[in-house]
Amino acid sequence: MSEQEFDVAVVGAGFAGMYLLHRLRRLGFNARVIEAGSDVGGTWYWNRYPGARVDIESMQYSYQFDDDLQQEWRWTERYSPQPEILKYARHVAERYDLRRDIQFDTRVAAAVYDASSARWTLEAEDGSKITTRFFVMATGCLSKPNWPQIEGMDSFAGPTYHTALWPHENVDFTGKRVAVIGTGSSAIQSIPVIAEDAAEVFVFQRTPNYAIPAHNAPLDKKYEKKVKDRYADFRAEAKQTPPGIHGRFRQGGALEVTSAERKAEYERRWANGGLSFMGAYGDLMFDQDANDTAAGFVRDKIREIVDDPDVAELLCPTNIIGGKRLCVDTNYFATYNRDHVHLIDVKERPIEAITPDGVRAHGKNYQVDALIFATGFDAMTGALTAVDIRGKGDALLRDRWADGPSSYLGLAMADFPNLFTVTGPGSPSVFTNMLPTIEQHVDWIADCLAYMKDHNYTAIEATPDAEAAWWEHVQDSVADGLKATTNSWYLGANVAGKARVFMPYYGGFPNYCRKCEEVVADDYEGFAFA
Ligand code: N01
Repeated sequence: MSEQEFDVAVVGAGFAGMYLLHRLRRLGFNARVIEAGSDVGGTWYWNRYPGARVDIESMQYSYQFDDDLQQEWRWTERYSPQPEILKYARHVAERYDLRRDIQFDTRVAAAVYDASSARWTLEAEDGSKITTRFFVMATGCLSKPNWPQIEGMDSFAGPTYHTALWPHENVDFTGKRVAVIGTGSSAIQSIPVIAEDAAEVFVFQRTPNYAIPAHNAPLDKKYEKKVKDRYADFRAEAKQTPPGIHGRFRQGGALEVTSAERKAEYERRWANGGLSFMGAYGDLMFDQDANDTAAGFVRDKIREIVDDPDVAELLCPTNIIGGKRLCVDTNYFATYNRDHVHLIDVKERPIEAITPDGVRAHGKNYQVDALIFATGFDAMTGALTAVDIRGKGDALLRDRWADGPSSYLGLAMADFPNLFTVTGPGSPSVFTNMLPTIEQHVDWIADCLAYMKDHNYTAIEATPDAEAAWWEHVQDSVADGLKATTNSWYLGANVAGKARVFMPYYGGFPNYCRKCEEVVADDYEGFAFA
């Protein structure tokens, strides 16, 4: 980073950082975005593993701040593949001339607040520094890769990949023996594609996952036109649903209908495909018996698809459906019918070691040519605690969050003045369509900075009381349902040693937006200005 002074420094040039830069420029702020990667795109820059694709329909997974942009851009598939989303991000960067204020290939290592000047100093890994009045972490919820702790981790002699750090050049598995560790969304998307080329695929599964078919297809032109003819209304309707996604969310209970009606509803949703499966009944995440009906339906589908009954049983999840993020797949379960795809259950007997030529489990060395970790992320907090963020009184965010995060609205933290997080812990973020959620956060932050400018304020900080009350509300939002009963990355359960605290807000997008609006209407209730 060059030794310059800015009004606002933004870390991350994904969809959040790009839109924030655009908004800040229009408000007359001198802003700089700092990005570790070599290009824009954030999650879509890094997660370029085979089969990577969004699980929200393309017509919804896009910006809406500029009607010309949303009218002109043409998606080609129902669910966009990673290369097309990256192309879209690049288009946005060009269209709004964003790159001139983005510093690429620069990873921020530390940020220190100076109370006397009310400014932050950011230091990059290369030692360069900038100072800034405001500092925004737009680093995403799923951006710090999680590496498991397995004996011999570094001993494998062949190429090792992580789905979240996939190389930019083409990786050819033709004729290769490949091991995949993990069976989350990234694995479920990539395994069928890898199996197309590889000679042998060994999948090491600790916990099976529920997946609903994507039924991806070229984007229906009539549907595209129908949406574009009323895009603003379509977007507004989406924002009224708990996840901020346009779709059919039924209110009634799963057990209020006959089993035949229920099965027909699940069949309709299975045939339609995607995440809307969980919208079948309003109580699926609140009533164990209701949840069992949906979970049992998917398990029966797995048993229908997978030829070998033993393999099918191994692939059937036993936890509740929807406790972990539901996966959306293309040919995942059917891939296990291929003779060269092998499932190795490591639930009761974990992987023993990574060896120079493979993976050892159940006393056997599975020899492979390539090793893939599809082991997910240090979610929600990982990218924030990776930076030495020091606020007032030298408070270190990483220490502050040692027993779990806490935040006011997922936007700001007490003792960290002039620091904002986009889709931080305590906001609905990963339970919603991330693009509109990002826009809502960015608009809130940009409007707040404009308000401060108008009122000649130099510092803003969440009050401890407001933060504590909001965090209690975040915990209350999951207290009654089943959501927090599963070990998931929402809880930090996937990372060894991480505190188990439920991190996203489960109260729904409309309630969250209303609260943010009320805070503003009440002269930024819960924030203190200086
Ligand atoms: O990561 P995950 P992901 N031995 O944490 C296993 C989003 N996303 O990258 O469940 C053996 O879900 C681990 O096992 P377990 C989406 O929100 C979206 O797949 O901890 N296995 C699990 O199976 C998603 O939820 C899309 O028992 C080990 C896997 O690794 C989120 O990102 C696509 C292990 C990790 O699964 C994360 O998905 C991709 C070990 N030692 C991702 N350690 C879309 O569709 C870990 N595992 C848009």
